[in-house]
Amino acid sequence: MKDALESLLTGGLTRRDFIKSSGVAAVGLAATAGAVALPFKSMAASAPAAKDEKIVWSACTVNCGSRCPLRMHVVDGEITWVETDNTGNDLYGNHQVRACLRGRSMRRRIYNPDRLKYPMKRIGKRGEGKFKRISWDEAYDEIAASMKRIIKEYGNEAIYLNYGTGTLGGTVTKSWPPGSTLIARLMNLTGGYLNHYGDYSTAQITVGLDYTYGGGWADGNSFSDLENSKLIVQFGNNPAETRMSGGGLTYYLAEAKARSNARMIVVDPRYTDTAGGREELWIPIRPGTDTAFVAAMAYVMITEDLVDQPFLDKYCVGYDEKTLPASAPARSDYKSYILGLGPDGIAKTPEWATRITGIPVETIIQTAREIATAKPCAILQGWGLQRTAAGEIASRSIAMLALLTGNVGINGGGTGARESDYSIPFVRFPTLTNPVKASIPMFLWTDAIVRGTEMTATRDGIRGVDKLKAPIKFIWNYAGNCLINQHADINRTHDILQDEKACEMIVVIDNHMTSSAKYADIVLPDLTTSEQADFCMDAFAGNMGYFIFADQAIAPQFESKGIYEICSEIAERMGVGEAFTEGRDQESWLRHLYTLTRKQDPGLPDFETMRKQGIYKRRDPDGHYVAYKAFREDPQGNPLGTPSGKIEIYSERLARIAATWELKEDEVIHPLPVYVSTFEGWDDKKRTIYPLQLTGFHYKARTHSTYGNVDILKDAARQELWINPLDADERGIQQGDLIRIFNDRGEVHIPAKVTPRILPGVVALGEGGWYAPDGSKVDKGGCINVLTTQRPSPLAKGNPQHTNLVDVQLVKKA
Ligand SMILES: Nc1nc2c(c(=O)[nH]1)N[C@H]1C(S)=C(S)[C@@H](COP(=O)(O)OP(=O)(O)OC[C@H]3O[C@@H](n4cnc5c(=O)[nH]c(N)nc54)[C@H](O)[C@@H]3O)O[C@H]1N2
Ligand SMILES: Nc1nc2c(c(=O)[nH]1)N[C@H]1C(S)=C(S)[C@@H](COP(=O)(O)OP(=O)(O)OC[C@H]3O[C@@H](n4cnc5c(=O)[nH]c(N)nc54)[C@H](O)[C@@H]3O)O[C@H]1N2
Ligand code: SF4
Ligand SMILES: [Mo]
Repeated sequence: MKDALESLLTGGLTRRDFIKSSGVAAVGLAATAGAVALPFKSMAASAPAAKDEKIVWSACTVNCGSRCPLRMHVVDGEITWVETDNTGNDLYGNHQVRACLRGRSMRRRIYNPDRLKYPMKRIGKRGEGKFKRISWDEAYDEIAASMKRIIKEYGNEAIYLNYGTGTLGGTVTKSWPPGSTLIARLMNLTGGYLNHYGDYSTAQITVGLDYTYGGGWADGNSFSDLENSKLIVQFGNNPAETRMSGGGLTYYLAEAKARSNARMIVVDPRYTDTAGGREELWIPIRPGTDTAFVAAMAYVMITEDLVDQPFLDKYCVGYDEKTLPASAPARSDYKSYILGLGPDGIAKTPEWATRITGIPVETIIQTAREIATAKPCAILQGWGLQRTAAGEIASRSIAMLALLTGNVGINGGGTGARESDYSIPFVRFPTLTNPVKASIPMFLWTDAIVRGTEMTATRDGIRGVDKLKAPIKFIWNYAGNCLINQHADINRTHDILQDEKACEMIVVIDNHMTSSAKYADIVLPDLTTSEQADFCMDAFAGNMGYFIFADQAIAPQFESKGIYEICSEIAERMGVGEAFTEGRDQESWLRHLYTLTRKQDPGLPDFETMRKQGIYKRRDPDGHYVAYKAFREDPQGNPLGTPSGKIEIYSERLARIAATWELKEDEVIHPLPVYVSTFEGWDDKKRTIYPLQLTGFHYKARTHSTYGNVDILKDAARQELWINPLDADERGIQQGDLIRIFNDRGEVHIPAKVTPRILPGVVALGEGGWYAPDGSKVDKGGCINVLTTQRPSPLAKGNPQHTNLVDVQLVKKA
């Protein structure tokens, strides 16, 4: 705590700056110390505007799962300080949505030295960062000419909209999903683009839990409903870092838990900030082994007669032989698998699981009994354990606990999926329909550059067509850093992007010179949220929905222009200008979309009132969201979206895929959520060379890479490798020492955080550190993707970015 305070004081801040940010600093310090007290309620009341000052509502629209209003204090056209929601009675459920330390440091992002100022064209090699300034007209002309040529030569399938979530919370500025952006609208008017499915966030769980619950996306109950729970079990879920705003979920967790007095168990290889003193029990687990832990708890529940048999009989397929589908072989039910009566003949006893998970036998037995007897019990998973090599199966296995105990569809219970939230329906910018049907798994976009036409449905998960007609030749990269920083195996990606004959054109639209921007052929400086008007939403906020009107606070900086103008100008050059704009400018679109929204929801304030009041909130009229409530009440009348209409513990669809897809020898797709050992897991032979499991996490210092270039945030929450004292001692490493983390994909040098908050044998690194190669392929920025693998998971073909093996050595004593 002292360090952070010192760094604030010595970080070159003026006294005025410090006073302005001191409330903020308190938030950051609490978080840094892992202390945990909820910061949101301790903020000083907002200051009145000075005479020459205007206050403008704006917002933070980054992808942290929250969404916060910012009140910009503007003097002489400059934002001088930033505060947040100060409205209403601030009672829980109608509370103020208070920005975290990141949003409050927005000024340092707007006026950052990395800010892109002019359109530029690359003159060095991709990645070198050598550019020359060009005019907007030159940039538009070159982009349009390149698009026309590539569409003519390769077809529209060769154009790709790369994943980018930097401003996903906007309406006009919305950057994610790519199909909902203005770039998609532009492309759909000019013949379309190659689709992708899945995303870096939830590729494995989206696919995995769909086989269990059907309907595309599996819901959980809202966090507000935890006030009805007796026990809360969080698998790889860390809202204290991943849902940080005052509207966000840490506040709900703390308030609801206080109301229900529920116990909380946190299962995570790290002692997280979510645990942080709030938990009754932390169960550290080896990454990638949750399925084995669940199987052994199932063993205890079955052998001690603790399962909810009537629930399993009535609502589920394949728990035991009674409800197995006709196509399934004998003994292929879950109960047989657990008791060792299935093909592998292994009983999934606590003794069996302790060797795999590292969790003591007694803990497995006690936890199983507690989960089975606390009614109702909320079983939740974050997305950490599914961002792994067998994440599809792992995500399905967590749901097993909710099923065995009959907690689905009731207040205080849960489904084993992540929490859900209420949001106010809002009419979005129409992005039209993509004429191209081909779709790739998002994680395989680099493969689609180098071997696009060889990719198939049953080997690479291509959808919509059997094979691609063309490789990717043109990439739009809007508000994303996934060209490099956020995508796996950076050294491989670098090599692929080096070849200008492979992908021929890369256009990056960003606010900052990021590592991805350095790979652009043309880079365009976008407006920040503070330099334009937009409606902002898409927050996870329990049972309180809200949206924000973010107004223009300051004039565009340098020569930057907004995405609406950029796309309109290119549309004009592609001959679809009028179709793109429909004769409207940005503000006319906002008014138009809001008029449509109010038509379906007449209770909303009018446009001018919204502009003045900034934020609008509404409590979920249904109280708490309870997932699959209707199905629970009447399973015949309200069947699920699975083929059987029931919850599928045994999935015939998966059995078919397992029999027909081309898989590698060590890849498993299975109709049941069975434990499988994976590449780069705890028992991989490679551990003799790279003995440590490296897992990643989403870090409070940044939102992915965004805010990663803000000085005070870097000081308050440093980029360090978490390593257990046992592993550190063995290597002569102490707190703060500079270390090298390496495997055969790359090498990173950063300081060590030596802490018992991580399991021995496991190290952890926050994702999103700014990639900073030193010229000899060593990264000094702490970017985990230098070390992650491009090998996809078997079923979703998703990103297993938390599954890696590495070793660590001392470079220099602190
Ligand atoms: N190893 C590892 N890698 C991961 C993950 C992991 O857990 N481990 N997580 C993955 C996940 S879940 C995700 S969602 C992705 C996120 O990856 P990205 O979507 O790439 O997220 P950011 O790194 O925040 O990059 C957002 C970019 O948008 C820019 N930006 C911000 N605001 C604006 C704006 O108003 N206009 C424009 N034009 N640009 C703007 C920022 O400067 C930044 O360059 O990362 C993935 N990568
Ligand atoms: N501050 C901040 N907030 C964010 C983001 C951010 O970058 N910064 N990113 C946002 C985005 S886009 C997303 S998708 C979400 C991501 O949300 P999550 O995917 O849930 O976040 P992670 O931190 O990757 O993982 C959650 C926890 O899982 C643990 N974990 C890892 N492997 C395993 C395992 O095998 N088993 C178990 N039991 N636990 C494991 C990690 O240690 C971590 O504490 O966060 C969002 N919120
Ligand atoms: S980073 Fe997230 S929690 Fe923080 S201010 Fe922005 S939207 Fe809110
Ligand atoms: Mo994400």
